This record gives sequence, C-alpha cells and structure tokens, in this order.
Amino acid sequence: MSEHNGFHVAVVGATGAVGQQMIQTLIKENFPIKELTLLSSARSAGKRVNVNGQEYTIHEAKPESFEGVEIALFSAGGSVSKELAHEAVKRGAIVVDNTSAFRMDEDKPLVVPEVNEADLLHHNGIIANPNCSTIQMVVALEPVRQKYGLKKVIVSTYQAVSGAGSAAVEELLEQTKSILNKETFEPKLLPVKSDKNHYQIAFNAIPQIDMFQENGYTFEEMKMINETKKIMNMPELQVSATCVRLPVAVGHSESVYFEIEAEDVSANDIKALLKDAPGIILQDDPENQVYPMPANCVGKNDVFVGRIRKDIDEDRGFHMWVVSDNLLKGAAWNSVQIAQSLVKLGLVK
Ligand code: NAP
Ligand code: 12T
Repeated sequence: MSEHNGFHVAVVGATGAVGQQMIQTLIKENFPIKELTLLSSARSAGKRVNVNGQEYTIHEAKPESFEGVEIALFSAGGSVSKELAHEAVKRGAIVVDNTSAFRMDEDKPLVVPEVNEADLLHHNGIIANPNCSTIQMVVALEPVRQKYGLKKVIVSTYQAVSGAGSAAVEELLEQTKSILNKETFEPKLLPVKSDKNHYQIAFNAIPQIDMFQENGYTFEEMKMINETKKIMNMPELQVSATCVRLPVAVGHSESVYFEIEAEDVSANDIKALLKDAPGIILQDDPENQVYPMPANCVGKNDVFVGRIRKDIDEDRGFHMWVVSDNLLKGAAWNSVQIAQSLVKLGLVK
C-alpha cells in the first residue's frame, strides 16, 4: 500500500485505547499517509505524542479540524461521531466510524472486509465499523455460511475490560492491587459508567456489558444480534447472545454454537474449512492442549478459532471457541483494513 504518495488521515479519539492502536496499526500496515491529524477532546489538546519517531501535537476535534482531511477514523464515542462525522464528510472526507452511532443506519455500510467488502461500494461518506464482539464472530462464521449455510447462532462472550476504554483497564489493575494488599476500594466505572450501580471486576465476572434494553438483553447483546444479521445480509438468521465481562485486560473470547443447513458435515470438515479461511488462524489440537487464549492473541490482527466439535444431540449443530484482540480486529485493525479496501476500490476522492 505504499505506492500512492499518501492521504491526509485524521484519527479522532487519538489518545484513547482504540485511537492509540489505530495510529500504531496505520504505521505497522504501512498505510499511505501524507499528513496525519490527531484529534481528541480539549482535555488532551496540546499533548505531544511520538509516532514512528516524529512528534505530533494533539488538537481538539472541531468541525474545522477536517479541512483537507481525506480519511477520518473516528473512535471517540457515539456523541462525538454524531456531532462531527457529517462535518468531516461535508469537507470531503470519507469517515470510518468505530462507534455504535450509525451501525444500523440503512444507508451506511457495516463492514468486515473478510465478509462484505463489496458493501463499501454503496457508501454515502460514512462507513460503520461493527462492534468488537460481532467482528470476530462473523469472521469465523462466514466461511461456514458460504459452504454449508447458516441457520442459527447462540453466543456467550468473555470480554476484556479494554473494550470499555483505558480507564476500565486502570480500574481492573487498581482493584486487583487493592484486593491483594487487603485494602478497601470503590468500583466507579464497570459495568457501565453511566448506570446506577458499579461492581467489582477483579476476581469476578459481570453479566452486563452496556445498558439493559426493554427486552431484558443488554445493548451489547442486541448489537451482536442485529449487526450479525446486517453484515451477513441475513435478516432471517436466528441469533442470540449473552455478553459477560471478565478480569482480562485485552482479548475477547466467545463460545459460539451454530447450526448449519447442510447434513452429514463433520467437525473435521469445519476445521478444514476454517484452516484456510481469510483472517483466521486455526488452533485446534485437544490432544496437545492447543486452543486459543486471549493472552496469546494480544497484538495480533487474526481471529483465532479452536475447540471445534459437533453437538452431542443436534447433527447440524457445532460448538467453537473464538478469540481475538478486541482493540485490533475488533476495532483499530478492522477500521484500517476498511480504509485499505476503500483505497483499493478507488473510493477515496
Ligand atoms: P477511551 O480509552 O476512553 O478513549 C476515548 C477517546 O475519545 C480519547 O481519545 C478522548 O480524548 C476522546 N474523546 C472523548 N470525548 C471527546 C470529545 N468530546 N471530543 C473529542 N474527543 C473526545 O475509549 P476507547 O476504548 O478508545 O473507545 C472510544 C470509542 O470507540 C468508544 O466510545 C466506542 O464508541 C468505540 N469503541 C468501539 C469498539 C468496537 O467494538 N468496535 C470497541 C471499543 C470502543 P481525551 O484524551 O481528550 O479524553
Ligand atoms: N460498551 O462500540 O464496553 O459498540 O466493551 C464496544 C465495546 C461498546 C461499541 C464495551 C461498548 C462498544 C464496549
């Protein structure tokens, strides 16, 4: 991707857990950059950061910040995207938005390049990056859908605290220290900063990610359900989810049950299929205790799949274990990958 003389790229939320990974990923993937604009709130404006040996100043994100910007990667929360994404588009930028602000808008593609890259062709300036838990699951399910048909998905997640931002990682570390030192502590952030109650995350498991909805599901669960159908273009797909936060810093894990249309398919057939699928690394060798774990996926772009086995009772049912770095394939890498696809397809003005 280095033959082009480069684009003017902006990162909104550049000081955040995801934004920092976006900057790292742009550099690591050798994305063609002619100018890099790093934006945050007024709190971090003026801060200097080193990117690849060069000093950059962080600026406060304002409508005028997007003058001349060609590609803007947004990851500063839904309200910032709602306020500024259209301002960026108005000034000629194409926006890849990492928040839930626009994901279910009909006129905005929701893209995981391994699954539905072609949906980018119908964009109106804003492309939505799906939820982290959705992304790693659809990467693992898409080859199955293509070859054997997909009928039903039931997923339980085991999610890392970094999904909730850098402050949540701090909370896990501080609580852990307090508990080991037999000191008192007061949970302030998790499960959801703006909700009424806050609970201990260290040495615990919390079955709430994002706010509860009227139907008893959390918003994170509904995001997985609705986004999966949209990305796979299968409104009729049956999907259900339970999302749980664990005291893990980075790396989401998922236990995924799925039912296919085809009959007489074996677990080995599924393994053979996923072994050569795009974006996937198969780690499945029970005899030698080989399976994916979050600690081994940190810093990697891939989706790791293992523990593939057939359901005991349902011939068309299978179980698998899917792990990925939630800040990379779940956020920063998928966004940069979308930007690469936009360049490849000639969609950046
Ligand atoms: P974080 O570590 O808390 O960082 C938040 C970032 O947003 C910081 O750079 C912060 O700048 C900036 N920001 C906050 N308010 C702003 C404002 N009014 N104007 C401009 N910038 C502002 O959070 P994170 O984990 O990086 O997540 C950021 C957002 O990305 C989340 O809110 C979520 O919408 C999205 N996200 C998506 C996924 C996904 O599933 N794809 C995963 C994680 C997060 P300061 O330094 O100035 O505070
Ligand atoms: N609340 O962008 O807390 O939909 O882990 C991603 C992660 C929202 C999102 C989390 C969240 C999103 C979390």
